Amino acid sequence: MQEFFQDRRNQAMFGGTVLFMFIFPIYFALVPSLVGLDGAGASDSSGTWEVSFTEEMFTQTENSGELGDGDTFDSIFILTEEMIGENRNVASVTIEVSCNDNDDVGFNDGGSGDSDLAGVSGALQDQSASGDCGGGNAFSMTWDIVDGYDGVTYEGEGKMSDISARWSDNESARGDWLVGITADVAEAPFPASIANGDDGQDYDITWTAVVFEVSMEPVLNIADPTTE
Ligand SMILES: [Ca+2]
Ligand SMILES: [Ca+2]
Repeated sequence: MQEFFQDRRNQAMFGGTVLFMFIFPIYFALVPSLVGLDGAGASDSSGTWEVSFTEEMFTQTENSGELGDGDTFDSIFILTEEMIGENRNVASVTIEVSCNDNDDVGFNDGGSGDSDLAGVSGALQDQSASGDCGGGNAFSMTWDIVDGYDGVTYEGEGKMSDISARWSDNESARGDWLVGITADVAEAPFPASIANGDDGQDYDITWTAVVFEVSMEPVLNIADPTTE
């Protein structure tokens, strides 16, 4: 009988010990988050922030070489995760295509472009554009990856995580950006083309990606005692 009680007491003590082993860690893990002092709360404070942006621009320029009428040149711009970096986002990607038809008079060439974003992350829309070689850009295309991004410092209220999410590119825009450029070469009809001929056109291509990092500094709203 004595052994039985002894046994029960031991069992109860053991059970109680096990119970507290579980309850105490859970209790102490919960308390800080209940009073807002845990790590996640401290690094994700709510408040007023001065939100600013540090930008880096990546550019790539190339020339298509001489293209005949209807010929196509594929221009590829590769935007890698390594270029973007862990804490940065892609604001926009732009391609500008320019040409200057100085081969003949009165029969200006042109060009057109069609994107193929199959190799780019995210649900980005393909674009088409065209224009003529009158100097300046024949055409350009821009993809705004983060809507409303202008790089201008502002004051925002809320949680840091919400502000970061507002400026997130959601991991899109990574990969191989491809635009096929098709030459549209115009020349005088025969026999005027003998004296005023044009058998080709080249195109200057510039890709630009704007990458940025978001910074947040707390704004201290201290009442000015002199106004009271
Ligand atoms: Ca021409
Ligand atoms: Ca030409």
